[in-house]
Amino acid sequence: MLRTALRRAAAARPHARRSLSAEASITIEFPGAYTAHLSEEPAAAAETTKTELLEYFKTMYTMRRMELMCDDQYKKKAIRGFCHLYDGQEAVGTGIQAALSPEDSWITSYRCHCIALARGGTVEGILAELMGRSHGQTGGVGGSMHFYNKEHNFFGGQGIVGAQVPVGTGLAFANKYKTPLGEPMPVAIGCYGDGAANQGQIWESMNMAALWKLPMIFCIENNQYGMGTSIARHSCNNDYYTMGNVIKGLKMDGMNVLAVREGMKHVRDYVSQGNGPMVVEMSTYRYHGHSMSDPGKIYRDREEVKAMRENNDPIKNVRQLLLVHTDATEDELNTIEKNIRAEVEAARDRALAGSTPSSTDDLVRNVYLDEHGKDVPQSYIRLPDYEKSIRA
Ligand SMILES: Cc1ncc(C[n+]2csc(CCOP(=O)(O)OP(=O)(O)O)c2C)c(N)n1
Ligand SMILES: [Mg+2]
Repeated sequence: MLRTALRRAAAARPHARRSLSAEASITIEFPGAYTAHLSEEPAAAAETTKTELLEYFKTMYTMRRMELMCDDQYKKKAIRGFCHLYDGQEAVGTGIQAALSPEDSWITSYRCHCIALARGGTVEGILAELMGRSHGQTGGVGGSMHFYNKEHNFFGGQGIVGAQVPVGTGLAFANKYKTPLGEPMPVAIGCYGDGAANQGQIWESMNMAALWKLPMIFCIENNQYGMGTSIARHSCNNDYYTMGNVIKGLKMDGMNVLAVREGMKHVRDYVSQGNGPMVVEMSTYRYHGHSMSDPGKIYRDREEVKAMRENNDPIKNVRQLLLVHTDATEDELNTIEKNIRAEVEAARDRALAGSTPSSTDDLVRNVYLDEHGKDVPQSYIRLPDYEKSIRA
């Protein structure tokens, strides 16, 4: 008995010591991570803990493995249709989520799997959705570009380039409208790409947001390419954070999760206080081609992708922070990675085991609501034959 108790106590001690140091505050500096437009740069430093860094490491590694699993399942034809992957950009989604409040609204482009994960989704729910299974996050009828989670204030997933920006500005308007005058407002963030950044609807949205001082964050994820066209070829101004004309802007190192978190906290503070919108540019990179149908090799050379992976990978960056600033060991981090790989594989198996929507009714649910907010399946479905398209 005593021996068992002693063994237990001995086993508990290193644990207790580790958990103590895991909560100890660490200051990490990242000079050069910000460039400001019409405003001051925030301090390029963050207070963090081992626990927090581990959380970001796990989230980002899960995102990476989930996207690589999508690639694998796409090639095996278990996932079909459009599929745009986020690997390389994980620090952006993770850092933003760490800075936002749950009541803030978030809307993004078709490159949305990892944002769906950050905003309350599960790997199984996301993979099952991509595989068209009924237990997928959107019941298997939305697919890659159409994740949505109202409970967690995630407004999708949009297939039309830039369309999320005016809708996001509407969300910011709603947040302002619903908040008593003078109180801090929940913000809205609209993420879009460098390729979308020069669309007319974005300039129009910016004008309204600035004119009405909406709590809107225009967040450009500059991953250097719009499909196969580099930023140098598609935009006269590659300093996207300066695009706000009279709107303050901030460019951030989008490969550094802490810089994104701190920068976004700063932006969120400003925007939620009724000062009007801000434009943010996340400097980032995508490893995959534009979508699964683009090998991503014609318009950029292999060396460029390799250099990014080796020298500025967002997951390696946080791994390095853990190794340098905490007592984390290579073994500990390798075990975490191994467990996450196994979890993603198990999620794939559970996703594959699900069934597809069973009837055509499933395809037309959640399109229209009646006056009581109840779903009305099979009403007003537009068909080429008008007579057939009106109420059955
Ligand atoms: C209005 C519209 N035009 C064109 C397309 C086709 N398209 C899909 S993604 C894309 C490139 C967008 O690039 P970017 O905004 O940089 O976002 P990224 O894919 O790099 O995340 C284009 C032209 C579309 N979906 N919608
Ligand atoms: Mg782009």
